[in-house]
Amino acid sequence: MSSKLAELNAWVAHYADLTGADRVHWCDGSEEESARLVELMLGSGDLIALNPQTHPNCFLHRSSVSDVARVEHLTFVCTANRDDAGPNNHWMDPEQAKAKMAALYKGCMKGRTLYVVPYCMGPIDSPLARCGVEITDSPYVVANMRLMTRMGAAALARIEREGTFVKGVHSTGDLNPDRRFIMHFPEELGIQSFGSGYGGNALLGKKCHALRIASWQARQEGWLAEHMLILGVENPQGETHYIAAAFPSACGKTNLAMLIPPQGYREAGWKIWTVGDDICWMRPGADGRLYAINPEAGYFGVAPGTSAKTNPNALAMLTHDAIFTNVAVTADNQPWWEGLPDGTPVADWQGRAFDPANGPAAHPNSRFTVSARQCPSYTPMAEDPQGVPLSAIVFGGRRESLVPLVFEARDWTHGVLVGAGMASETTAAATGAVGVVRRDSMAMKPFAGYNFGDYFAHWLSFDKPGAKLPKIFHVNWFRKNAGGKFLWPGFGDNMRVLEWMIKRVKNEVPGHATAIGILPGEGELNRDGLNIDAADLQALLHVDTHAWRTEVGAIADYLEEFGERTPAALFEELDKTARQLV
Ligand code: SAT
Ligand code: MN
Repeated sequence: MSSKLAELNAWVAHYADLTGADRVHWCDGSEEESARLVELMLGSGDLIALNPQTHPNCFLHRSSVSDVARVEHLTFVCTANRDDAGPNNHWMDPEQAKAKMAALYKGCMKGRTLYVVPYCMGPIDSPLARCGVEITDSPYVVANMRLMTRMGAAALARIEREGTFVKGVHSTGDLNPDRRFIMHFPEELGIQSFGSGYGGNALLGKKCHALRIASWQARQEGWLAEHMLILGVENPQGETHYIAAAFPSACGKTNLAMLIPPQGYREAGWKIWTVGDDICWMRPGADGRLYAINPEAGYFGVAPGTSAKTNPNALAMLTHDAIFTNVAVTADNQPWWEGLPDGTPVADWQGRAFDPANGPAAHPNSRFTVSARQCPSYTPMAEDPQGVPLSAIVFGGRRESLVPLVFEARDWTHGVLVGAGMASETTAAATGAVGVVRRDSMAMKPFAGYNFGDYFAHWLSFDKPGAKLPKIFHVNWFRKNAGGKFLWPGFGDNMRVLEWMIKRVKNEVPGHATAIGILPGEGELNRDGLNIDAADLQALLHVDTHAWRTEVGAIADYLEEFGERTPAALFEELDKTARQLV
């Protein structure tokens, strides 16, 4: 097989030749193809079947031990001009990067099949969607791309019609961490990845295309590609407000996207609908509102901590047709991870007999891959080609002190500052130290494909005459008391914060203006049935003037890092905050 597009055929032929692949297989995305690939991987040990009674069509994949997370230090944005990549990215000269990668690709697929994976990010008939083709030698990647994207014949047909597509090349190589690179060439819509089979490094439609390349494309075309979940909040009147929320990896985006309202809310008729859990592409519509699509078709979520208490919807969607990566297994071959109240692991994520002395049974960044349609809170609006109109944008991080439970930005410019200045403690989703506070603007530090200074300016540019922009909020579910205990119960109770946001959107409550933004006023946060004492709630909504002055100084220093590219409006806005912190 081949395509009707000469450029695509020539590109595939070039890599088939360079890599020395034994065979070339063009993926059509069919059930038969998927079944054949699963058979192949069961034979090779790439997949292990899980208990067919409890988990039909579910499989375990154990990765190489040193290939379990994104590798930010090996991820590069290769632009002709170094400043275009910015201090927020690692940069390499594009020609040098290509030469390095060509040397690695040479002969790397001998004895392997080269899979050609056409995919569409977003509903196949959406004007907001964009397509790509990934070349890979990993059947595991093909199986994941089939769940995570609209992959196969329909995507290829759209690519042939449009003529443009993101070109991604991936080989697992020998999985040697010393020969691992994730290169991005935004100027030519290209990605080259080598030496890793892990999600964010290898499923090129995800972080590489839908965030790094797409953010670049979005800037040129007047839209935004963001690291955000999208959910719908339906109130008892049947009205649905859509909210997009940015949190760094492994900070609870999946849990929030699939939230089940607490008792009282459910009975009253509140519902949460899940549109996406990781990536949001948004663009202004004719009416001036921002419309959002989830470019993905599935969820690649963190397994540990997922339980009937934290995310019952996720548990429900993981009982069939799912791939688990680096989880543990029980004696009867069910997937297991830390946080599940039942079951006992017998084998850890590396397949060793479980011994707590070796650390957790499931890797802290172990993952599940599953089609979005299996989620009980799935909404057909996720397929709407026009996207959903946003009422609110939320930024959030993991901060054990300082940052209150929730506050609203004064206006769009202030909201952009709040997003730009956000910080979070690092997690296991990327290799490196865990728990260190770092600035992570809009949760895009590892994902913006260009200079953050230009990125902030692009965000500001949406505030123009006729725009009906969403309100911007900041949340922090992770505030702790002096004893190290979380002050806020989180999970389903986050519904209370969402409800307050919607009341603000509808102008139903006045809020309480402070130097850092608008907080819930006395009695505005619904506490019915909430198990938290008044002192803790007060601590959660406290603005420590002294500590915030230090924070404002730190944000100013950070914004300086982008030099002249940082918009002056952000410094002016920061001054406004500073002047009120008295
Ligand atoms: O591995 S991914 O980058 O796709 C997940 C994440 O870290 O957000
Ligand atoms: Mn993510």
